[in-house]
This record gives sequence, structure tokens and C-alpha cells, in this order.
Amino acid sequence: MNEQAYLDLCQHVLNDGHDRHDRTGVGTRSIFGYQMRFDLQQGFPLLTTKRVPFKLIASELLWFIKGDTNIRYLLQHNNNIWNEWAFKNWVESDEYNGPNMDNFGIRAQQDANFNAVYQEQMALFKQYILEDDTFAEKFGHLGDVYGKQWRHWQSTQGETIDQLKQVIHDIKTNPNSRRLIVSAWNPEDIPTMALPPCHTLFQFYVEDGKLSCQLYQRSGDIFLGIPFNIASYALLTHLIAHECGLDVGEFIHTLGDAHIYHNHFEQVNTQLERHLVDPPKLQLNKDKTSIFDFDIHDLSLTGYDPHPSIKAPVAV
Ligand code: DHF
Ligand code: TMP
Repeated sequence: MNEQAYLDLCQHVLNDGHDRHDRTGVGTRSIFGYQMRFDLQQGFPLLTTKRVPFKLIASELLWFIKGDTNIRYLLQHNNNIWNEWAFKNWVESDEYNGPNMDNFGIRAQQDANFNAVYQEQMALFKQYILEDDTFAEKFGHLGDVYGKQWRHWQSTQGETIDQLKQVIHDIKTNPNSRRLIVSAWNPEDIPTMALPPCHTLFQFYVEDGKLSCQLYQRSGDIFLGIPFNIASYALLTHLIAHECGLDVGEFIHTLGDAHIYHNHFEQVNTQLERHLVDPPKLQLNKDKTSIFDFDIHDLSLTGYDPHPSIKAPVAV
């Protein structure tokens, strides 16, 4: 079963990881260098030992594919997973004059009074992004993150490189190529980014009519981020295979710093006590041929009957 690879990673990090300080101040247990393989023929690799919100994964991926870097689109799809990082730019800007929001991530977890004030400010922020075009243009952007690098990489010659279109073209016309790569890691643009890309580079491989994808992820939050990342790249592989007339092969997930935050241990242990159930199957709207034409209604799952979701705070 594919999901066992993920549970093995959790157990390995709990047993053999190093307890370390990290940028967020939360602290992690971490290892360096790990690889998981998911055979996409065995079903869609959405975890079943907790419910993982597929629609959020799908709308985030479609947002990358559109080349969008503004959280407005995500909010319009009821997707809140990037809010904190845009909010951070807002509360650190000169135009913000509400209550002090320094270190809001940690303080919201430790202080109930502060959390109430923070929730209020976050609700206002979301409302401004959705209702005020000028505000959204200014504060909804996360910088030159994934969508920008995948679709509109700026060359030093002043040209725009569409890496995603290019790689799809190359898969169709030169499937044996060893250069089927998309990179989100653009050193020149890192300073503009709300968060430097965690999923930094991916490569495709075509064999026996099947498309495989390998991702190099420099940093992985095992409980919250990684379940999203596995499903997101599996979905991307399905979409590109569909456009190229290929079947799906494997998704290979290679990790740099793979960590469990100290305030996720209990949740991970709960998950490890649960039994796997059969994975779901992905349904794509066969009337759509190009991945650039898909919208959220063209993607669905059947047979997803997981254990209940498990809540955990995200480290900002
Ligand atoms: N920072 C950290 N510390 N970890 C991350 O995984 C992370 N991921 C980011 C941005 N920054 C990050 C973007 N992706 C959630 C999942 C993925 C994600 C951000 C957040 C998350 O909180 N997932 C919850 C459900 C969220 C919801 O329902 O709105 C979960 O239980 O899976
Ligand atoms: P870092 O930039 O200090 O590595 O912090 C980023 C955190 O976000 C880290 O815990 C990894 C996590 N993360 C994921 O696991 N997957 C993702 O897709 C993203 C965007 C972040």
C-alpha cells in the first residue's frame, strides 16, 4: 500500500529524528534526506488515516497552473491555506495600523485573548482581499512564488519562460529526454517570496507509455504540508499524462529536511494507530484535453472513505 510509505516516514522521524530549533520558533524533530515512492496505478495517494481536503489541494494546484500568485483566487474557492503568509506582509507594512501582530503565529497559539484579536484582524484582511481590488493587488500577492516561476520565469534577457508549457511540449515530442524539469527555485527572486519554495524542482520520465514524476522538496512539514504535496503532485502527474495521452506511472517524493513539529506529535501518534483503508480513485473530465482548461469541477474523487480529520496548528 502506498500510504504505508508515509506512515513509515512518520515512525522513522519519531524514532530516529533530531530535535532541533527552527525558524518558526516551534521546534521540530527532523531527518535529512528521504525518499518515498507511490505507484499511481494503485489508486490516488490521498491519505486515508486522516481526512485530507482534496478540494483545497485541487484549487491550490489549479492556482499554480494558472500562474497566479495572489491569494484572492484561493479565497474565492474557500481555500485559506496561504492566508497567514499574505497577512504577514500586510501587518508588517506601513499601511497597517491595527493592533500589534508581531509573531502572531506563536502568540495566537499561546494566548487566547490575543487569538481573538488576531482572528478579527484576519477576518478583516480576508474581507479586504475579496472586496477591494486595489487592496488585493497590493497585499494579496505572495511574491514571485510557484505560479510565477512555473509559467512566467523572467529571464535576464527580458523574456518570459513558460516552463510548464515547455515541459508538456517536450514530454509529447521528446519523451526520452532527461531534461524534463520545472524549477521553482529562482535564487534572484527568493527575496520577494513570502516563503521560498518548499517543493523546489520536479522532473518527468516516460517509460512504457507511463508518465512518472519526481519532486525534490527541500523542506517538508510531515503532518500538514506533505500529505498535500503528495496529492498535489500526483494530481499534476495525472493531468499532464491525460494531456499527453499517457498512463500514470509513479510519483517519487524526495525530501531534504523532513520534520515533525513538536506540537504535532500527538496527532501523528493518533494517525499511526489507525488502519489503512483502500485509496480513492481520481476522475478527470475527459472532455477537457489541455491542463490549462481544467477547473475545479473537472476533478473529483470516488471511493474516498478515510478516518476523520485531525486538527493541528500550522507553524508560521
Ligand atoms: N508552513 C508550515 N509550517 N507547514 C506547512 O505545511 C505549510 N504549508 C503551506 C505554507 N506554509 C506552511 C502551504 N500548504 C495546510 C496545508 C497545506 C498548506 C498550508 C496549510 C493546513 O493547514 N492544512 C490543514 C487543513 C486546512 C484547512 O482545512 O483549511 C489540514 O489539516 O490538512
Ligand atoms: P522553511 O521555509 O523555514 O523551511 O519553512 C517552511 C515550512 O513549510 C516547513 O515546515 C515546510 C512547510 N511546507 C511544506 O511542508 N509543504 C509546502 O508545500 C509548503 C509551502 C511548506
